Amino acid sequence: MPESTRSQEPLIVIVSNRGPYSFTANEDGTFDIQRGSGGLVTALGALAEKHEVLWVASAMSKDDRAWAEQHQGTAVDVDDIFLRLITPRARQYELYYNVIANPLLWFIQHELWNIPRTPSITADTWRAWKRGYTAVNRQFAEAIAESIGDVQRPVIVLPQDYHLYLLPAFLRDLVGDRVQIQPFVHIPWPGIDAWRILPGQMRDEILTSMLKSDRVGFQTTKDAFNFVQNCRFYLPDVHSRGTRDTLFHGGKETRALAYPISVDVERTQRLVEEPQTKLLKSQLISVIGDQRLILRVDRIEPSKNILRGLEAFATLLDSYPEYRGKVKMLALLVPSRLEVDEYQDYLRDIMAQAGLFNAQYSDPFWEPIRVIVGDHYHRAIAAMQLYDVLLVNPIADGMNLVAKEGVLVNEKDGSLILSEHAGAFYELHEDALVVSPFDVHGTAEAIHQALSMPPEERRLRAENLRSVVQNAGVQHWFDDQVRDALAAFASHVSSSSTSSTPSANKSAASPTDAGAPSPTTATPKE
Ligand code: ADQ
Repeated sequence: MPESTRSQEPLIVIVSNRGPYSFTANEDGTFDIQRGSGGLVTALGALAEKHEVLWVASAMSKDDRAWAEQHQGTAVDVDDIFLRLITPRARQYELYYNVIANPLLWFIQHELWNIPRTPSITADTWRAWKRGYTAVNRQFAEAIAESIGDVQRPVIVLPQDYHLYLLPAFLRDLVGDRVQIQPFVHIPWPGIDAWRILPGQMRDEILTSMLKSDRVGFQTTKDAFNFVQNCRFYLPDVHSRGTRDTLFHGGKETRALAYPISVDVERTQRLVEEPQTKLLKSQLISVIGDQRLILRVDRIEPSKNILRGLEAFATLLDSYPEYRGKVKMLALLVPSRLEVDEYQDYLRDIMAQAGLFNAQYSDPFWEPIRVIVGDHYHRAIAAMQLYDVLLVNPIADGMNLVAKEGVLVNEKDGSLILSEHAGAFYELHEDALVVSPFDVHGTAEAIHQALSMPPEERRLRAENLRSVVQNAGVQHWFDDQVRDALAAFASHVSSSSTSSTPSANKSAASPTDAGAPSPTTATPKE
């Protein structure tokens, strides 16, 4: 699309900790670019065709940092997306990411504490809050404000996830009301009791900042409702006046809405056809043989409840010995956050538990559990085609895309066993076998129910599940958020008596004066 035709259209600003591209420096000063493979990145491909997109993220590596420094704080057109990387100091990033975001906020929102012992919020945690989390959120806000400059066209800022809760407050201070700020929270938003663990000052800063947004997006209406309750309970002078999804505070309104995330349906279906997937599928078929397959696919993450899943499988073998030699559990696991002690311990416990069960139940011709550790998306998609049972039993999960990918690509009319605490439950519960993640006995019984289900019922359930996902892919997720922000702009403009509408004030803004690539150098401030 020629740039000039876009000048009156909205500028969409995606903000996330990890960006869509990573860079590798060459000796001659140029950089190789790798595009990330996550759902957000691919969905953005479609978004960038319709809108002008600026993506602000943090440099993740030495080479990312070198790329950012070469471009001196400007946004650069990479593959039709304007990209700007902020460059927090290594120590600052460590405090923001590995002290506050992952161990503290993630654990609060997934309710993962061992309360008599953890968490301990120490002087170091407070330092990390101020010098890490707060400082990096401020850097993000400054980079966005600088990049959008004084653009008059609609600007919609979409901060992603729990790394960026303080961003709305900093950004609002810098840019005022002329941009729509609409964060999306990918993980659960628990009720008021879970948030009492965070010291009041930190909690209030988060809630107050989020209320500087125009809308806050959540995976489910339950999360949105919990957010409303938290704000009403913990903040003075915040009301919902009988509504469940709107907060009124200081003359401003903030809506809390559900936008359930999904998978890129076309891309996932295309992956099935790729030669690499087909090769991996045939290798997996030879591992599985004529056994029935119980599959799980997860990051190695305490909230995914992998240990109770193994225990449920062992319980099945105890309760129904006829399955011995005839079923296999395959766990495809990606290591994750190994800098955090709990994650290292969890990986160790999984390997020990699986080894113990194999020692206990195997015979010379049968290995009941196979754990494959590694990050291999093609292999995960290949395995998802082959399962008889997909076990998705998290303690808490914002959505869980594995459940959606699985039902989309499976070729065996496989059953989905789904935790009632996964966000995906709200869309898929009717045709899944629903379990409590804590109920090991109930999960074993659900596996038995799946393995003994009449073929016609399996087929019907699998078809229904597939059509739910086919009808609501990730493009909907983006489009719905952008549509709501644009509608709010339109009503703001029509109710405004001034002539400062984007189209009235700006005749032929180029992407440069739209603010995307600013020529000035941004030196991150503390
Ligand atoms: P995650 O906790 O990472 O995401 P999830 O949604 O299940 O969880 O998976 C994200 C992606 O990683 C999926 O595409 C999945 O296939 C892939 N993946 C997971 N394990 C894998 C493995 N072993 N091998 C290869 N690929 C693997 C967070 C929230 C979720 C929310 C997403 C999106 O915790 O609740 O669904 O963001 O909002």
